[in-house]
Amino acid sequence: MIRNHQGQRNTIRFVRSVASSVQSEKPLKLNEIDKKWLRRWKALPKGTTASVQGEAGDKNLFYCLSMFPYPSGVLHLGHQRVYTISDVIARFKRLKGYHVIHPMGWDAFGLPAENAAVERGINPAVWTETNIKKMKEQMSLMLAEFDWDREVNTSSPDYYRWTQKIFTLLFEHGLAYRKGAEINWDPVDQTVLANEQVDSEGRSWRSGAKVEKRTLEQWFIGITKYASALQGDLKLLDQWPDKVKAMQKHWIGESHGAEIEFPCQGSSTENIKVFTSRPDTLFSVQFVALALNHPIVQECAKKDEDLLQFVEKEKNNDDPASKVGYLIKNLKVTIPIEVDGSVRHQYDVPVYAAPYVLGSYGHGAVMGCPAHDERDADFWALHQPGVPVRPTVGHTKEQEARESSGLFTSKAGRVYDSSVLKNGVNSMGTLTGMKSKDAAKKITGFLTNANFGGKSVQFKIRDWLISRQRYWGAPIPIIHCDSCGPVAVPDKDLPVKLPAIDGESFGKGNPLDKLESFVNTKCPSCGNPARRETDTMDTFIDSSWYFFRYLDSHNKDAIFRPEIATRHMPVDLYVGGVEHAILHLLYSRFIAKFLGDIGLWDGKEMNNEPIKRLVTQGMVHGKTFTDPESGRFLKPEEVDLSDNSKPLIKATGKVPSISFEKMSKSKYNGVDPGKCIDKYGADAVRAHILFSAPISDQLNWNEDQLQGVEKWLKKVLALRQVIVDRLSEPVKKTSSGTLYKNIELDGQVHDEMTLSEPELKLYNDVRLYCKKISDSIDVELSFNTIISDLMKMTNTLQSSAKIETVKPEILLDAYKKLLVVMSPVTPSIAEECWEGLAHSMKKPFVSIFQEKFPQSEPIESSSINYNIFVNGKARHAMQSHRSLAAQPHDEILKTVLAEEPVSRFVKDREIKKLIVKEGLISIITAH
Ligand code: ANZ
Ligand code: ZN
Repeated sequence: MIRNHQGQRNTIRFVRSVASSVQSEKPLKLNEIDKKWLRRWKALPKGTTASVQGEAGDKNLFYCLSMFPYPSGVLHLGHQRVYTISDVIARFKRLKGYHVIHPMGWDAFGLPAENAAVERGINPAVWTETNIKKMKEQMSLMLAEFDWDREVNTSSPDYYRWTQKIFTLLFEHGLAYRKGAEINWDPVDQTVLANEQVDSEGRSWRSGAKVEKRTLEQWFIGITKYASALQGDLKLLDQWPDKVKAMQKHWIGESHGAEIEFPCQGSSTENIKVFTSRPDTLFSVQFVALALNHPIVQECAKKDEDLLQFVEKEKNNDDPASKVGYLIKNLKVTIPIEVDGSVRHQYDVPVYAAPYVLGSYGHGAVMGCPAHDERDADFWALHQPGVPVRPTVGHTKEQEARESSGLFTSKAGRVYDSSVLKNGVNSMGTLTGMKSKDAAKKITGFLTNANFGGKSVQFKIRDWLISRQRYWGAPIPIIHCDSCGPVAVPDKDLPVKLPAIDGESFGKGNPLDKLESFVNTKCPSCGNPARRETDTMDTFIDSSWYFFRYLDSHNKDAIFRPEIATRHMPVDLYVGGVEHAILHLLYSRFIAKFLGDIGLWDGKEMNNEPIKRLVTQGMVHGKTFTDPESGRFLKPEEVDLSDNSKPLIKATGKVPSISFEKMSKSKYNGVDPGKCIDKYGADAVRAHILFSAPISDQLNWNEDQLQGVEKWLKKVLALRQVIVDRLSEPVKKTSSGTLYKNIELDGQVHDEMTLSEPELKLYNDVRLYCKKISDSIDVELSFNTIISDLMKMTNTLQSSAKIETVKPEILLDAYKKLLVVMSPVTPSIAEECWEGLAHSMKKPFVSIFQEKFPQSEPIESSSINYNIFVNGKARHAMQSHRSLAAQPHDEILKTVLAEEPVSRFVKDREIKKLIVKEGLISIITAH
């Protein structure tokens, strides 16, 4: 009896109408097959190729996201790599019955479009549109299949309207504010420059003028309010690479310690507050250092001309290792407490202004402990030469603490007095002998009780400066009113559209500034004349929420429907470049959390984290030829590649040096994926990209190795005819075999079937490969091994097809499974063979993407192989029932000795010992 194997076969079928006659006589070349299928798939009804399989129930949803590109107009191999990975995963998940979302869009605002406008007088919007068209075409050539009906373009008003809405929401919640901040000012062009427009010598890219720092009022987003959540929730991201989490952690920079107030003498300020991560070193403090913009420095500079000059000279010194400093006259502070916690009144600690203290961290003030901190030690050595440092902490072993001299910076130390540490403090009271950690706690407690500070947590992360003095970005939706201050543009007036601007207006700063019709407006609150904000937003804002918009990209009334976002978020898998490991992902996490907090979606399960699993792919490097004598990079036409394995420099006949380096024009090592696809076909390029390196590793693009992939694909193509021939041969008598139950062949389950050894092996191998490949894609993301397993699977099938007694239906089943399993990687070749099969078998063609990924299990065979050892030497191998090993020893011996090679070696000697394991029997005899 034959019955349908549950779930194996999809019921949506359609009969191909156009193409059955097109089956060509001559087999197509690899690079023609993808072109053919590109055409054919386009002509097929929607949903019949990479169909949305299965209903979008709540359990079988999969959101597969890849980082959307900047529309530069060219798709490079890096893009090819990310999009191949996400495409393979999306196609695979569909075959597994998931409802997959695999969208694509454009991160379209930014400087290059504006530069193109400056250089070529092209409108940035037009330039962007043209590039998008080009890149879409290139994506289709690589057979990447995206949900184009979800497409977003961040520079389109339909999109930035909602980016602006997010800004006004942040503003309403007190998370967007204005404050003075430094910008790069080009004094010749009279314009603000982006950091990328300032070269390494600090000159403008256009005018060449030395760039100046100026302070401008700018918009900030209060991401620091989320610092603690962003740090704490990293632990929920168990499917993110550790390296990315470490980078985020470092960027957020959570630091635990204490804030301590040092009472002052000689300033109108009562106390100087510092942050320290080492309160245990309080009694080692020998100076206090202040950032140059510290209020006390500013105040003292008014009365001290020398200090004023020092500040002027050093204010742009951002060298963290700088040791320069200025001893502030007539100002002293005191360590606030004695070692017993009582208040101390000895104003004996000098105060310096020093540029190594960051104005933006902690309280812009440092308690200087030259005995325990390297920078403080260097500073002290320069400013108080010969004055000994005062240690209070040393090695946990007293003897070692006593003997060591010099800096002790470890956090794992112990407190000692001067009886152990030379030049230390005479008595450390009850702190003596305490471990650093405990002493820190105790001292912090003292400080709290005496009202001089207490426990504190600081973050390195700063608020997010989003103002750009640029045209090509989303206008910040704010109106400045003299009486109301900054007012958010009301929803009904969104989007604030970018006005069209003619070519000549570009080039000098932000053309919006000069556009009266844009700037002059009315205050939405009081109706008086007011000015529109002309800054546009950092493009990181655009990309911090695009994955929400994909889910509801046509919504005209809302940013997205909360229920839809809640249903599909978080993203199941995000693929992209490690260069976005810090900022883009941090901003995305922040905005997702904010949107969750104000009720726009509910991601409670993961504290509103937007991304469940993250994969970062490595760089693609190009083959680079250099002249070993001059070190000069060689152009491809300078190298004789007629023998690929032995390249020669044409001019000299010498062997060039070969390396793999980041692709760049100056190294002539760039590779155009379009040309590769043209030459080898999209499938071969896709497979080669995956095969060449594990996804997180650097990929050295080496076309020589493509031949292996080509050979494999040709083998798969040729196998079709072999299988078809076998199917049409008259039925042969099969050799004897074993009867097995529940044999699944081509989706149908046979209650019983006799299988010979080679049939069983093929049947099982195919299923094991299917399982292994499935795990490689789904669990391990080990794409390079998928290709090698597909190759092995092909070889297994090829050799089985040569064995005449193997039943053709078992070969057919194996071949069909191979095609389905490889189809996510090499869609056009799988489809080509699939169609060819249907055609030869006179069956209607149904796209392979209507299939399900093979799931049936291998047969647990009852007989297994036993290796027989006699006196330690392998003498024989035999098939026997798995349960043999469980039999009594004399039974086992009876079976084993019945085999001639065994009895030959045992002879009639006495059996001393018998060792039995599954698959192994070892006999030890007397001599
Ligand atoms: C005394 C001390 C003793 C410190 C010692 C360190 C070691 P993390 O851990 O990275 O948070 N610091 C505080 N504010 C600063 C600022 N605005 N600019 C530069 N440095 C500043 O760093 C905290 C430590 O950095 C603080 O702990 C302080 O030096 C310094 F053996 O205080 B410490
Ligand atoms: Zn007003």
